[in-house]
Amino acid sequence: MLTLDDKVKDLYKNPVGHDIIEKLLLTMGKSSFLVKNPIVSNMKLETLVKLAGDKISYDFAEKVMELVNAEEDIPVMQRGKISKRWWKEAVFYQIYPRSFLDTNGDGIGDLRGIIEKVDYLKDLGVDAIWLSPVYDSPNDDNGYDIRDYRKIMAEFGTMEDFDELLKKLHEKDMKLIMDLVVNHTSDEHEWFKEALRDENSKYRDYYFFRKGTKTENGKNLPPNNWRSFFAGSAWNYYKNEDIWALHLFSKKQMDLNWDNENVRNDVIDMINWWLDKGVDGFRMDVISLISKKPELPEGDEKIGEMMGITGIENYYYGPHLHEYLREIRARAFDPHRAFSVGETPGLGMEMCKLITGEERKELDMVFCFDHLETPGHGKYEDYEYDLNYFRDFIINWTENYGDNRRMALFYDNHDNPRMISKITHNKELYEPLAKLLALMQFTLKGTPFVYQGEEMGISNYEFTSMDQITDVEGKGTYAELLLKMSAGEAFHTVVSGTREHARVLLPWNSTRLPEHEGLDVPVYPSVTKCYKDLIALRRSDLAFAYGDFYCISKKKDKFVYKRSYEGREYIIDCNLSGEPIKAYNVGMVWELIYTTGSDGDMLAPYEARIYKLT
Ligand code: TEU
Ligand code: CA
Repeated sequence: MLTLDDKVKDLYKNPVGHDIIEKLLLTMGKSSFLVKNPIVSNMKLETLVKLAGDKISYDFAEKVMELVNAEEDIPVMQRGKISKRWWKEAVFYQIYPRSFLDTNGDGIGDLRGIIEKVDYLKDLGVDAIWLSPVYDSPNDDNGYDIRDYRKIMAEFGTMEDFDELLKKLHEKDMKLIMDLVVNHTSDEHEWFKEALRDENSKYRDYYFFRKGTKTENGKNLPPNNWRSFFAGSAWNYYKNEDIWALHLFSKKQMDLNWDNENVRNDVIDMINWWLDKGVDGFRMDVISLISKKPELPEGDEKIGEMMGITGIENYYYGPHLHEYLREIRARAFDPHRAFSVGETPGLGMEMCKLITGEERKELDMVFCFDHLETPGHGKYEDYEYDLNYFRDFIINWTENYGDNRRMALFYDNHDNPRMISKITHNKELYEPLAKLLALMQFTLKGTPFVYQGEEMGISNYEFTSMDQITDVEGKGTYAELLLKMSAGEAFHTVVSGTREHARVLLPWNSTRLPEHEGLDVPVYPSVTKCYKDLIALRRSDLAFAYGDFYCISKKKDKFVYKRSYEGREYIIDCNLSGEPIKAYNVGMVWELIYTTGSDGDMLAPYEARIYKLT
């Protein structure tokens, strides 16, 4: 049991303590070296709290110690032997169906649009599709608010369309990973409607219904101070029933009570229903949030400030998380030999190790998001992302994650703006930059996840009005920002981080949502060809999927690394800047097998090259 009498270095050894310290440093824009400094690392935690003054309250410290002491396990590290799995060799492609391809002119992507593009994806070299939710939904959060898990959303098509898509993918030797959204259901789901209607219903305890409190003048107050990821309180008040219900996300996404075994049984039945249909696995939406501290305690305001959301310490790594993940795996995934990748917002490397190590029997992989913003910056901030930070992040994870785990390599998804627009505002450099990102993604040690449109070099859109922002998160954020800044500033802030950048119909056909009329960005056929060539190169040698990684140079704006496997060796030379820099001098025995630019002794801005040992 760690106490405040122990030292910073003792806290840093604990996986939860390590990640909390890292998260704290990341948000403060400080380097991890701070904690390795002997004065800091040997400092008593008690002293640190005193020195930190009002930055760290004793309450904060106690909550951190509680979280830390709840995790006795230390991650197992294995090196050298990597087990062979299809999902370690595969290139994944995420499709956000609503914005992929519309075939019936309503401006909404649909399953027939995906069916039409299976050949395009096969030709690109994609092995597996991660399909964002296509289930019946009122679309408060574009399908992440599910009303019926066994029905296809009408706007997207029919179950027959889905079956045709699955069949066509399997015929092409491609796999389909669905999106499993079981931290919450829509408030229009039968379970929730029944639960609200009848407090004695068996479904009442499928959700978090709690009594609130009342002030002297009769104002209703929610059961606790938890905030929603989409702004505002995390509680809905139902006046007729005089009851509150929990929603960590939108007001129509009601959190399921995973401590109720009927919930677990119904969810596992549903997972098996899809796996029995032949689906190859799931991406699991905010799966690390499913276990809440039963008493739903108040959130610590300081932790809320650090993690960007009040209350999160009470559920982001909850008391039964490992137990529930093992149960889902044992009762659904393993019997079908199905793949699982969990979305784990807020977890750092050490906690991810405890969720994905093969010996843990929980998840195959996770998406960690700590590389998506550089230290000291937040999502809704207009700044230039520094690829030197990405390099150091990748080196750290590649060298310390262990060979009994597998990194997911991604830049974009449906929840974030486009990475190329975060890195540079110089549109002239989008084309070489997109190729650099692709070349690193396909030659680093991990499984690549390409987000739809990345292979075209798609960048952010020039939104001019909030009328163009359809996303519930963007709207919620805007409303909250208006309380503290002008409409113009609030709009600029939303545009800097809105998910809408990733949710405009891809430019291969004309229809658009009315809100997105006229929005256009350049596409680069040379980028698509680059993706195709690099995916083919990655497939040509298992060295990229399984080979050792060695960093040769990480000087400013450089990233030179080696991959080696069964005697075959590759050197990758990257210019991480928008200026020309000296190319790495590989020497005679190395043959240049790929370049995004030239072969001279200077690398052009964002140019990258691959050499093979002859
Ligand atoms: O995302 C959860 C999540 O972490 C993101 O909402 C993230 O917090 C936010 O977008 C960053 O600003 C998953 C899905 O990917 C997202 O699309 C859903 O809106 C959310 O869960 C609720 O299901
Ligand atoms: Ca359509």
